[in-house]
Amino acid sequence: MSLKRDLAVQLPEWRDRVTRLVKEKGSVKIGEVNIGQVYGGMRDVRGLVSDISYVDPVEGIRLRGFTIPDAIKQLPKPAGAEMPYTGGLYYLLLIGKVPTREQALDVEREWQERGQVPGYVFEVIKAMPVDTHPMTLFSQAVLAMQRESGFARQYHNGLQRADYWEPTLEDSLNLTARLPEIAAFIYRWKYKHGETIPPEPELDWAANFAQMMGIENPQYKELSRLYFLLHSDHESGNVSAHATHLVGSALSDVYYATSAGLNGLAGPLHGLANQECLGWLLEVYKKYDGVPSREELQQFAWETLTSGQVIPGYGHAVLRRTDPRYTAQYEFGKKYMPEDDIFRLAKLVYEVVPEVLMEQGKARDPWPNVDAISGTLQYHYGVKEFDFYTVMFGVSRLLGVSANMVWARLLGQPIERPKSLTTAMLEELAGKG
Ligand code: NMX
Ligand code: MLT
Repeated sequence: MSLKRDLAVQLPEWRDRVTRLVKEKGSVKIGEVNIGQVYGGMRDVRGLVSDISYVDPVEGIRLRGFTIPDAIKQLPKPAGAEMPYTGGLYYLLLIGKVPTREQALDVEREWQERGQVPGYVFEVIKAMPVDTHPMTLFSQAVLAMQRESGFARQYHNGLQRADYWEPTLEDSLNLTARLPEIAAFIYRWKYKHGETIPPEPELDWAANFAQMMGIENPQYKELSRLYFLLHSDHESGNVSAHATHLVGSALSDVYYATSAGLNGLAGPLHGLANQECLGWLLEVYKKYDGVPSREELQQFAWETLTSGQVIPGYGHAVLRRTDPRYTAQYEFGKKYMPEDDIFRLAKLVYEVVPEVLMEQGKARDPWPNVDAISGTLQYHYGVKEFDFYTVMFGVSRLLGVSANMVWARLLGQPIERPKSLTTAMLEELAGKG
């Protein structure tokens, strides 16, 4: 497997680099923490490391140093496609280099060989009441497969710390290989009377998701490739990535850790915002019986704010400009569905909501994030059951967080355990300050 070989080659140099940095420069200060940050969700506290992606507040995400347009341009693509193989993206995340076509196809092949979902996973899903939220079903399905973890098995048989990364990579490949079928199964079971559609061996991982969802328009295959690239990683401090890393740091395996990450993604301030966002757009559309005027939309946005709710899809903990992941999806919409009413509405929201948020003066970032438009594109192709949208985010996010977990094991990262203080201690420290 080229992934394992290409990781093993980098291993000695990386271990040496990090060991030296910590040994020789471990006491160098890189920031300070104030009381506002301790009570304020640790915003801007520099306490994590990832070489897989970095979010600049103005420029947005870079995946292994590549901006979104660059990554789309450079990664290998199926014949005739504009969007790249997800297998190539996974190679980039794990290895840090743009793969050749052969290397991208090698990951796609690995996924195909490992893609068979154990029957009991479907039974677990089917045992749940059909009104269970799809994210609960998805997280349960991932957790149910924990019994398959090679890492957990080998750890109990005395696996050495230097070798933790190998079964973590195996677990990650097995898990990610199965995600499209599990997600599509949840969709078909919950909304399409259980009429499932089998995968097609000649299709790539992302296109097969589109196939198993039952969406026939070929543009949906392209959208799936784009979607899985955009949502894969967003450095390490976001809730899903951090939760995965935290749980994984206890040497819980990939299944335990990523299921925890998914549970964090299911929160409305994180991944669930994509479902909330489409719900908000449809509420506007229904109230005004179509795309409203600018003034009507302004009024609706103010009503949302004065009722104490957030406007979903807008704002960000790190970003201070329009999210480039929003822009990539907006461009897709402009190309393939410029006349779609919900797309036109999402566009109008982009023109109106930042001004409203700026006038209110609370949100530090009034601009759209990745969730502001993703549901609009899904809705256009007929995926109208918007409580499913976060599952797709989860399929993609597990690519990033599993790649980070492999690297955490490669570099022997320890259990995460920050220190907490009492409020009285903070008050005392403040008195001295
Ligand atoms: N609508 C209304 N109020 C907002 C919004 C918004 N879209 N964004 C921020 N605020 C408020 C925020 O609630 C806070 O209010 P208060 O002081 O009363 O607690 C204030 O503005 C300052 O918050 P910020 O420092 O700008 O944002 P923070 O870093 O705390 O939170 C988010 C970031 C993303 C949680 C926040 O912007 C938000 O709730 N956005 C809407 C939900 C959303 O789109 N989440 C998806 C994020 C991306 N993702 O996929 O995870
Ligand atoms: C993400 O993709 O995880 C979100 O944009 C949230 C974040 O980065 O905090």
